[in-house]
Parts: sequence; C-alpha cells; structure tokens
Amino acid sequence: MKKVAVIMGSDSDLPVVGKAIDTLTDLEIPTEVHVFSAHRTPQACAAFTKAARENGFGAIIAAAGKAAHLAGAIAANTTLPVIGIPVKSSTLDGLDALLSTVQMPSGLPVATVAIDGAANAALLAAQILAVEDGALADKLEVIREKNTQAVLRKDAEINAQYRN
Ligand code: RP5
Repeated sequence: MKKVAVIMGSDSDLPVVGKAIDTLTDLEIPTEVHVFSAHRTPQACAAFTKAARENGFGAIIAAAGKAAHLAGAIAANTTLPVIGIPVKSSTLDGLDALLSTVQMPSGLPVATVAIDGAANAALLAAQILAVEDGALADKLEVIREKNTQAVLRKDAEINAQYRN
C-alpha cells in the first residue's frame, strides 16, 4: 500500500494533526509524520516533497496555521495529491490559514479541508488510496455505516425526548 505523509508546520500543530494520524493508524495506512515549515525549513520541505513519489507515498497531508503556505509550497514540488489542513491559531480564528491554504493559483491544486479538519484530511487521503485498494475501500464503507448508525441512534433519542 502507498504511504501517506503527514506534515505539520510546527509541533504546535500536533494537537490538531493528531486526529489525522489517529485516523490513518485506525485504517492501518502506513504513515510518516514530519515537521517541515515552508518558511523556517524550506529546503528540507522541498527535498522531502520532491522525493515523495519515488519513496512510496500516495498522498501528502499538510497542516499549518497563520500564513499557511505549507500545503501550497508542497504542491509546487509534486504531482501527488496534496490535502491542506488550515490550523486555527490564537488570532483570526483560522481564517488566515484557511485563505492562505485554499486560494491556490490555477494549475497547483490543494484539496483544502475545514479549519482543523484533520480527520477529514485523513479520510480523503484514504479515499484517494482506496481507488486502487478494495480492502481499504471496504474499511471506509464500514466507517460510513458506523457514522450512519450513530446519527440514526441520536435521531431516535432526540425524537423520544421531545415526543408529547
Ligand atoms: C505555522 O505557524 C505553523 O504551522 C503554526 O500553526 C504557526 C505557529 O507556529 P509556532 O510559532 O507555534 O511554531 O507555520
């Protein structure tokens, strides 16, 4: 199976990014986690990204806050699918990171999930790998069904609570 790279701009992003790592781990997807910054360690980030395809990666998740150029800088150096997670920081509620991540120029796509949407980033990476992996697709179907059943249970509870 192809690997997924999970890259964060700072270790301060880990509380958010942890949900992506946990989701990939639950799905038994081989994952490699790094701290690379578009601004603080641009050479290391570019070297990793340029070698990512030949090193067996199938998708890259990039999480960053504030002036969040990480996902875009990674997309500039690979044709692997890049999924951006805008991270909410102490100012501007993450809108700064959302706009910095999502507003890519034509020709360099970054699939941007919601602010702090780490679990969805992992699920999207899994769905990309599942195009060529039936067993992984089956696992994703199981997760969907569990989610459906959980919501149906909540519907029954709320419905019962307000019945008159
Ligand atoms: C970004 O700046 C990082 O992704 C992080 O979200 C933010 C703040 O980084 P630290 O100053 O906490 O290292 O590059």
